[in-house]
Amino acid sequence: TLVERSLVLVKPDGVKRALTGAIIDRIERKGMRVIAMDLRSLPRELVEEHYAEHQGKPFFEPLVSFMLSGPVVAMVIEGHRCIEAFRTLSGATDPVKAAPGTIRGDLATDVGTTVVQNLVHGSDSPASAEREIKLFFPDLA
Ligand code: YYY
Ligand code: MG
Repeated sequence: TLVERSLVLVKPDGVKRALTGAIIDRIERKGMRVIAMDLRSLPRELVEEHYAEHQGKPFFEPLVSFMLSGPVVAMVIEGHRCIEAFRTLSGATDPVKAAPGTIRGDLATDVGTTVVQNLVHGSDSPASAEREIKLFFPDLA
């Protein structure tokens, strides 16, 4: 087994729509565990740092505003190859293209705004996971 950790966020749309429980349920039923979690309002600097790779892109400012529009649920999940497993469970970035059966495919709705509101974030590689977990949970052992 290759036990990994990944940073998962239930974005403000997911918290507002009260989908946090449904999302955690899918994570746990897939065999991954939540090892740290809280509900929090993010400071702008943290969001900009988290999404640093997207700075300068046309959706960057709308993305930051969206992430500041309400609290998120931040969590660290753990399990065998959970970085890729959670990305598979999430589905494609664009909710219109996300396959049925995935979190985004089943639950996210395209609201036609300049930023895609797609319910969840999951780290995309081991290096991203390490960086993002340090950013959100600096005290986690
Ligand atoms: O990792 P993932 O969330 O699936 O997508 P990213 O390419 O990292 O983009 C981060 C975030 O930005 C995405 O979840 C929605 C938003 N976004 C967008 O609104 N429009 C795009 N063309 C690309 C990304
Ligand atoms: Mg990403």
